Amino acid sequence: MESKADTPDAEMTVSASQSEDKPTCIIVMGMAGSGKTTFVKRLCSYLSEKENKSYNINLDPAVIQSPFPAHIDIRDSVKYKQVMKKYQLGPNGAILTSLNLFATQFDQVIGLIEKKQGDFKHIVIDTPGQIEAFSMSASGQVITESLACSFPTVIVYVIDTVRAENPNTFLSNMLYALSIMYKTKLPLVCAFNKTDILSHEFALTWMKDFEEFEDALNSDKSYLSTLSRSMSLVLQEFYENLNSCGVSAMTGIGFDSLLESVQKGAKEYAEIFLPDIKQRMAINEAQKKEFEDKNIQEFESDKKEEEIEAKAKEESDELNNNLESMYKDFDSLLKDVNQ
Ligand SMILES: Nc1nc2c(ncn2[C@@H]2O[C@H](COP(=O)(O)OP(=O)(O)OP(=O)(O)O)[C@@H](O)[C@H]2O)c(=O)[nH]1
Ligand SMILES: [Mg+2]
Repeated sequence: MESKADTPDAEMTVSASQSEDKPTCIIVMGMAGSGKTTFVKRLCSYLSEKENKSYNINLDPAVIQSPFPAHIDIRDSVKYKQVMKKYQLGPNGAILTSLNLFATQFDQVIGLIEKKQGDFKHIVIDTPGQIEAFSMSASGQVITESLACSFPTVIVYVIDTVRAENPNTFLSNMLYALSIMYKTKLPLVCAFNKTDILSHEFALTWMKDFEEFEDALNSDKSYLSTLSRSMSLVLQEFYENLNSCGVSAMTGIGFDSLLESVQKGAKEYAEIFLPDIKQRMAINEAQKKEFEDKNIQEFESDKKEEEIEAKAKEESDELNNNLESMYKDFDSLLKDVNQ
């Protein structure tokens, strides 16, 4: 991590009007190999040419060489290989543990970004290769919520367009994107990547026209395709509101429309998602306060019990002392009588 910083105020630090002045945070997620890291690299150089430099964060502890300049890099704080050795973990367990360790310091990261937020318009974040390590983990949730509480935050879900040409893979990507949206409760942009190899037009058609998707599934007669058919019908409403675009992280095609989609997402954040985030924060704060109050009450009642015990001990010590001196007096009286 760059340096130590004061921890930010625990209170909600962003409001709808303020969010316009704050940098927009873009959290890049996607399945392994979809092109997240290449996408982040391209986005960073696109933004620095277009407006000014972005603030970049690498959250992948296992990446050997990060191709973009990271202002904050998880690898500076947590050594993935050492975590593996120390806790005797496999690669996925070590990624998860590294993220857990890093999440405990994330208030410092927020402090660092807040100090420099006037200097840039976007915060770009790369996440680990194994998508569920971040998207479905408690540490991923802590990190995402901390960012969303402080900055307008948008998730960019990167899809490998070439692999998504298979209708079942396309659907599993859509289900994943949907579950991330549910889990994070944040605006989401689907970026169909690798369009230098294959245009994403087929995906747009499938999302608009269910029958086209059904035709694509027709060649596959398996149980999975029957399930895909029913699932796709359910997903129609999700598709209708989905913010999506085609890009090539390799060549830079489509980044203008990606930025427009992100801006649209940031607007949605302020208008639709922020009230809910505030409400969740208020509930979290109330639960935290209730927990603290309970702890204080328990501490005070423990303290009272200790005081009562101490007083009782004091009284019994005094009684013992009195008895002892009485015995002594009695002994010397006996001695006198015997003489
Ligand atoms: N043709 C083409 N290849 C791409 C594009 N984006 C990424 N790639 C290639 O896809 C492969 C995976 O890219 P990465 O950026 O490492 O993908 P990732 O999602 O970060 O991978 P993990 O972090 O390991 O999950 C690499 O070989 C990239 O060169 C693209 O837009 N076009
Ligand atoms: Mg990567």
